[in-house]
Amino acid sequence: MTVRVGVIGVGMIGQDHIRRLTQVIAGAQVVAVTDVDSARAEAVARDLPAARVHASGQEVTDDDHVDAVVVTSWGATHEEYVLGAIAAGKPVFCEKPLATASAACSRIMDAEVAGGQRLVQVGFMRRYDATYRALKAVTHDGSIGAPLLVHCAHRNPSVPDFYTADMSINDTAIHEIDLARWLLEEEITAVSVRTPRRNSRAAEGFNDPMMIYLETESDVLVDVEVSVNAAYGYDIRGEVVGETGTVSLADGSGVVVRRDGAYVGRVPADWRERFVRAYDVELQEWVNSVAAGGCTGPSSWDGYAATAVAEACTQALRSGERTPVSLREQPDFYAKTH
Ligand code: NAI
Ligand code: ISE
Repeated sequence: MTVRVGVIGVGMIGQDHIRRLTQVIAGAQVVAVTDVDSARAEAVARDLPAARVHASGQEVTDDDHVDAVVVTSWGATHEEYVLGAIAAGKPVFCEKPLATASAACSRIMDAEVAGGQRLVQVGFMRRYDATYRALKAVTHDGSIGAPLLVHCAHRNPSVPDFYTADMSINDTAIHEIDLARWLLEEEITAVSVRTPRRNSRAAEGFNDPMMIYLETESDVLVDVEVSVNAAYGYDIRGEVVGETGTVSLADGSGVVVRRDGAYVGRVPADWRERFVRAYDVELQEWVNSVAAGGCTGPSSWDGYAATAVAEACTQALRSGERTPVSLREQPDFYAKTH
C-alpha cells in the first residue's frame, strides 16, 4: 500500500520531510500541500507531480485523496490541524512541539481518546537516533550502575531575529525534555532555570545561553545548556553519569584529520545534518505504521508532558524559582510507551 500524504506548512522542515517522503523512504507519496505562503506551496508542488495545492490546512485534512497528514507549520498552529486530522479519522505526524500550551495538548488527547484509536505521532526524532539509542541501552544494561545525573548541551549556531527566550525552551530545549523522559523512563517533577552573562550575539533582553535543571521522579538531576548563538556549529552533547561509570555521545560521526600538529573533525552545520538518519528512520516507521493501520512512536501524552515541563521552565525563567511540574492523570489509553 502507498500512503498518500498531505503536508501542512512547507518551510524548512516541511520541505526536508517532503524530500525524504519522495526520495528516501518507501511506501509514501505526497499528494497535497498547503502553506499560508501560497507562493511557497505552489513552488514546492511544482516538483511533486501528484500533489494538489490546497488553500488551507482544513482542506488537506478533509481531502479524500489524503490518507495521512504531516503537520510542519509553526508550533502555535499545530493544535488546529492535529484536531482536524483526528476529526477526519486520519493518522497525523506532527512536528514538535505538539502544541505550545499544555491545555492545547490536553484537548488533542481528549479528542484522540474520544475517537478510540491512536492517530498522533509527535516528531521527537532523537528517539530514532542511533547514538541516543546506544546511550539509552547502556544506561539500562547495568554496566554503569543506576543513573544519577544527565548532562546535556544543545547549541545552535544562530537563530532567526524573531526567536525568543521562551522559544529556547519550547522550541529548542523541548528535545532534551522529551529525551530525559524517554531515556530515564520517568516523568519530570520540578524544574529550575539559571541565566549567566548574556552572549553579546543575542538580542538585548534575550537570556542566551541558559541552564535548565530537570528533576525526575527518582531524583535524577538533568542539566541542559541551551545556547542558540553558539556561532561555531550545531553541537549536541549528552552524558549519563551512573553509580559506577558514565556513557556519553561520542564527538561527531565522521572522520578526524591529523595534520600539521593538530587534529580536526567536523561540527554539523544544523539539525538537518546532525539528525539526518534519525528523521529518515522516524518517518519510515511512521509510514510503515500507517500502512499497517496502527500508530507508534512518541504519543500525544509525550507531547503533552514535554509541553507541560516547558511551561514550568518558562515560569521558572521568569520567577527564578524552582517550579514543580503538575501533570494531569495519564489516560489509560496511553499505556507507558517510553
Ligand atoms: P519554517 O518557518 O521554516 O516553516 C514553517 C512553514 O509553515 C512556513 O512556510 C509558514 O509559512 C508555514 N505556516 C505557518 N503557519 C501556517 C498555517 N497556519 N498553515 C499553513 N502553513 C503555515 O519553520 P520550520 O523550521 O520548518 O519549523 C516548523 C515546525 O517544525 C516547528 O514546529 C518546529 O519546531 C519544527 N521543527 C522540528 C525540527 C526537529 O528537529 N524535529 C527541526 C526544525 C523544525
Ligand atoms: C528546531 O526547531 C529544531 O527542532 C532543532 O532540532 C533544534 O535544534 C532547534 O533549536 C530548533 O529551532
